[in-house]
Amino acid sequence: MKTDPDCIFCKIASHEIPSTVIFENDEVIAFDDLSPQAPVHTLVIPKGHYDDIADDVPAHVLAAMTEAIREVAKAKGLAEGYRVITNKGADAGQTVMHFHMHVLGGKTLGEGLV
Ligand code: IU
Repeated sequence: MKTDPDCIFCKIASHEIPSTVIFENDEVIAFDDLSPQAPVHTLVIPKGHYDDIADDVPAHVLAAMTEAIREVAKAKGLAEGYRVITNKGADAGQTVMHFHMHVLGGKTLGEGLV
């Protein structure tokens, strides 16, 4: 598994930097965002380092992230729904260059996507 010693999310994935972990397995970890934009705002990341969704992420890693999203929804009681967002690159405002999916919920979210 490729990791980047200078990447803050790699350090969260290895527990070198502590986080509030919601779900974890060999491939992925889900932890609460430090700056939540909704009552529930959890990030799902692969433990391996990929810059973003376009960085040749293997299918089994994407599947593990999808499973982790379902586990976050269960753990956070998001039976009424939630939104999943990933930012890729400057136009989307990506600030951490380690692929991550935002899981947002816990309230009625705005109708717009942008
Ligand atoms: P973005 O999609 O790259 O814009 O999102 C990065 C997110 O990572 C953003 O919501 C930050 O609040 C969050 N985050 C974090 O939870 N913990 C950190 O140590 C850092 C960023 I740096």
